Amino acid sequence: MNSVIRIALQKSGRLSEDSYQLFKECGIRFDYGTGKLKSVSSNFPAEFLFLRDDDIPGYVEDGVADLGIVGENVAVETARNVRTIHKMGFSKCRLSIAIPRGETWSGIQQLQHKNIATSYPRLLGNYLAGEGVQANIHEISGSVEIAPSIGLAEAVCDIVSSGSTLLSNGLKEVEVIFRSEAILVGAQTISDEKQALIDKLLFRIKAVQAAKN
Ligand code: PRT
Ligand code: ZN
Repeated sequence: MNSVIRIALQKSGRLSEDSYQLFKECGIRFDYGTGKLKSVSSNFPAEFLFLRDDDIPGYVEDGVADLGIVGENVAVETARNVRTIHKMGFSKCRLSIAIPRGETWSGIQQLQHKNIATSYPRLLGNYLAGEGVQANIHEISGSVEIAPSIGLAEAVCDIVSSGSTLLSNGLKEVEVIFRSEAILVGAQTISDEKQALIDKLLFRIKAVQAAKN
């Protein structure tokens, strides 16, 4: 039987360009863009699915995809049963707590019984539990940084990279709770034939990464 590995990539977003570029540098050709949701490589036994990043861990857990590239923050937050195969070294960012710029920060205990807005309730909840802080976590799916200025929360917990979004919303970063980068995830069980293809792919990825360092 001729196996083909299915790889889930983010359709369009902060992971996409680097993911597409990586496969190109690995010499694996496939078409993307133009609204395509699926593409078969012309020179490697791989099929690519283009999805929203949040859906990737679930597709991999269910075995619909054999591999996926996703932010570690999303992989942990979705808590799907997938294994981390490799760190990709791009889309680096951090998940941080931020408060209004004019306020003083005396430490995480300051958030005891306060309201915190986030799209990452699990990661935040685990962190606060570890610190012994009980807070009200308000889960919102986007524009988290606006929450303090509209009176929804005293603090936010969101992804930061350059820090300019926090700055332009009058917030300051006070505590990093998680550091993230893109990771290659895979299903917990895989056939020997597919594992051989994954090993071949991984060999090329490592060679591309080594050439850059
Ligand atoms: O449509 P889809 O659901 O697929 O995409 P998405 O909008 O949910 O995700 P996307 O493309 O924004 O991010 C994908 C992944 O990239 C994230 O899960 C992170 O792992 C990683 N990443 C790296 C980032 C950032 N940098 C980043 N800066 N994800 C989000 N941001 C946002 C952040 O939420 C905030 O609004 O950018 C803003 C902060 O950026 P700075 O530079 O102003 O600090
Ligand atoms: Zn998303």
